[in-house]
Amino acid sequence: MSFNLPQKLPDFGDQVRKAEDYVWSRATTASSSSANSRGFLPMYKDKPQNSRFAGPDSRRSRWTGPLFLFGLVVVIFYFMSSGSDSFSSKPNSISAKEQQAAIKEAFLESWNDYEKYALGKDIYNPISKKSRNMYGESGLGWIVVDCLDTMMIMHLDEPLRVARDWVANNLTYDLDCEVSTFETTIRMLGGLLSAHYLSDYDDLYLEKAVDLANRLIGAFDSSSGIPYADVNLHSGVGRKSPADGGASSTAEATSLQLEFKYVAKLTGESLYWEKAEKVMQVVDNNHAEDGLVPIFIHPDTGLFWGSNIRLGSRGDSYYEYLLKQYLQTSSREPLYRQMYDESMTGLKKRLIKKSKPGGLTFVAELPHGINQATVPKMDHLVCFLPGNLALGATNGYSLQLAQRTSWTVAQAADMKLAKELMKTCYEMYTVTKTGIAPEIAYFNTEDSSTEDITIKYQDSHNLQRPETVESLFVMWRITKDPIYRRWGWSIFEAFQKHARLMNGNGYSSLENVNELPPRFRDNMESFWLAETLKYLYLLFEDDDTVLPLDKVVFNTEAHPFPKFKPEPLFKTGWSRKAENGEAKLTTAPADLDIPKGATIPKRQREPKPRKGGGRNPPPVVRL
Ligand code: DMJ
Repeated sequence: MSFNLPQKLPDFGDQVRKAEDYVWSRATTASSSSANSRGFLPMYKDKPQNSRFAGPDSRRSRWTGPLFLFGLVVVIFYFMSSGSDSFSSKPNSISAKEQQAAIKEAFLESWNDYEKYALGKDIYNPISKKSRNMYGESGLGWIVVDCLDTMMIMHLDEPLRVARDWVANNLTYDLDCEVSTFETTIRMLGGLLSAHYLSDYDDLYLEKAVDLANRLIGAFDSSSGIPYADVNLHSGVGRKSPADGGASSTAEATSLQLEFKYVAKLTGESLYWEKAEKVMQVVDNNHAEDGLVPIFIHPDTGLFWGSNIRLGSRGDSYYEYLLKQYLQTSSREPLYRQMYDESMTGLKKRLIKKSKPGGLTFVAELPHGINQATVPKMDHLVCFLPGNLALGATNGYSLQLAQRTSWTVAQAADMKLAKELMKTCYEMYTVTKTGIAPEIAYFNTEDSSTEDITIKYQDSHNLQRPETVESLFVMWRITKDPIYRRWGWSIFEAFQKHARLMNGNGYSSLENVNELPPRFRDNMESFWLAETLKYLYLLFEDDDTVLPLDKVVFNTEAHPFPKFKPEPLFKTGWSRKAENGEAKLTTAPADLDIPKGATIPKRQREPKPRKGGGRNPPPVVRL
């Protein structure tokens, strides 16, 4: 059964919606949401085994030499004809459908174990079968909400029924506790919004999402508009980070925009849009050299805090959301594209390095500031970048289609870098004893180096992170190079072999990927279900109309939202300024939304807005 995207977005002008608005606005009054009690927001408006040339047997004959040579020629021919520059991995001997089935089984094993021992709990330890909530009695639905959409994508009806029932009967965000603004937004708000979208607009999820958005929005009420690191879900009052001098993480402050802008679009409420958008203006007013931002920014001043620059933790999704904000609003906000392009130019100039002796391309860090020495350290988190670069190069269209149109030197350079970094991220898996990547890798750059990658003991754990398989999925969709599926399958097989508990009782994080057998960490991250297994499943999806990358954007927690057009209610409410205060021109790029000269089949065209239609034209989300 193929997955069908919803056909429309809600029509905010219809009578049913108006009636619902009335009911929900009454519910709002009864809600204890601080935002509501302040009275300015409505509740709702709207991886086969690598057989390593295993021959039939090892008997020698006079044919051995010629046969070996013949085989070698066949193998070389195979790899050349696959168009890949890869140096490893064999073709898979099982079909993509069978691979999807195995990934789905891994999800089911993980979910069934969690459902049996810990349903509804935020934190789960699959070895000891212990669980707990992060805050308060009832918890945030951390695991349940984060994986609703994976269940929908995998067509897991019964687990979905259980999860939905739990949301309907147990989930409340009226909790008197401080939560992470960022994590709660990307996982919970993002999870609810995509569940709403993929369920063909089940209102349950939207009601919960808007209630949560109203509780989170107070985080933006700092003197600068930079959101506080934490926010109290009951009072709606933000709280500075207890560490880092109270500064917020730059990536966290700038990775809330897709979620709040989508809530704005769904509800028609501009406050969500304006609060989220303001953050980008404040960040840009710091005039970061070459578009490379320090990893902290202070909510009191709106100024960067410290000079540490990296694309790993606390820096990563700033760059991701620059591009995705531009894509989310159907290329209508070119200033985000300009900011993204500046940053990627800065990245290439200052952070892209080559390891020795193998020449792997990696992303270095600048711990002491932009003009200081780089450190050859790369977090696994950086592995979102190859996919992001490819997405930016083609705007989500296939490479074939993009190249047939206005293909520029810059796009080609981004695609080349994407391929090189993808190879490096995969190598972070292949160099370990388990075939699973560590949290952090160091790259050797000295002539005396004998290995390209060094893994320090303290960085050797694995948290089942998604970034490499996320990029593999995007690279596969865009290039259709089968190497990306082979790499994804070998990663999945390594997880199956080393992270799976006995008797299929779930999967766990690992203490040391260079230990055989590895010790379990006794923890299952919610993003194992929400992201890693979802992206692996989608990597083996043959139907490209399932969540097409030119029609949807995935938030940084792998929750897909439909692209939309901001008008008529919303538009970019700020413009860029140079350091001297003069306006920085944002030239609208060519309409990359539909590449020039491309033959787009009729059914991909957007339907005309309905006559006298609702407040928003219905964006197309289905090919
Ligand atoms: C997830 O919460 C998100 O992918 C976030 O962007 C980074 N950290 C984890 C996964 O590694």
